[in-house]
Amino acid sequence: MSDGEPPLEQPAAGKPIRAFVALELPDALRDGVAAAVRDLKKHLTEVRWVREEGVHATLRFLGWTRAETLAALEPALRHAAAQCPPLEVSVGGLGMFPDRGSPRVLWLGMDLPPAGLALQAACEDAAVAAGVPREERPFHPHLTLGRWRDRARRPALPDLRLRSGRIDRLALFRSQLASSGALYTPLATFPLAGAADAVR
Ligand code: 2AM
Repeated sequence: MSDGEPPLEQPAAGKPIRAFVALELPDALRDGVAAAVRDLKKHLTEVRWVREEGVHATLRFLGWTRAETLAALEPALRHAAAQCPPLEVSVGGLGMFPDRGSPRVLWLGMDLPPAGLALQAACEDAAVAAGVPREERPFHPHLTLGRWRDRARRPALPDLRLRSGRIDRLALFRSQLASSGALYTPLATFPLAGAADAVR
């Protein structure tokens, strides 16, 4: 996981897309998080907030990726998702990256069951098999709620009520950076096992 937006290398050939693999939140959990964020906005006035509908749990950031690589990755992601049961998750506990000094990322902790961690490992393996360099940094499940600009003061964070929900799909997203904030668009979604019957 990264605490900022380091420059990413763009492959010379093909049609690279800035992409990542993430768990989409069920509507009720997304609404719960959005309500909590509306409250937080009153306390944390310097944060640039992620759009309500854009909050997600990244499992694997891919960076600039060629269309061919994404096409190779898709079936592996679909397969990995189909092996994973729906995930009962709870979110709560605010934190900042990095751990000290000026904060860059405001996050909400996410408790992911073992099957979710196995899915993350499968996404990692799928990315490597498709030719993406292995991620060496440890995985910390979280929802990024917002970001600070340079040299922000480190604020006291309020307590946040725990919320839970059932995640039933994985998605491959495109990320487009704009001055108004990043725009995340699902390119493909992959249902978790039995998700066709899942209530969203
Ligand atoms: P974040 O949740 O910690 O902000 C799209 O940018 C998604 O990919 C975000 O959720 C972001 O993580 C994640 N991501 C992970 N590593 C990244 C990196 N090196 N650069 C940008 N985004 C990254």
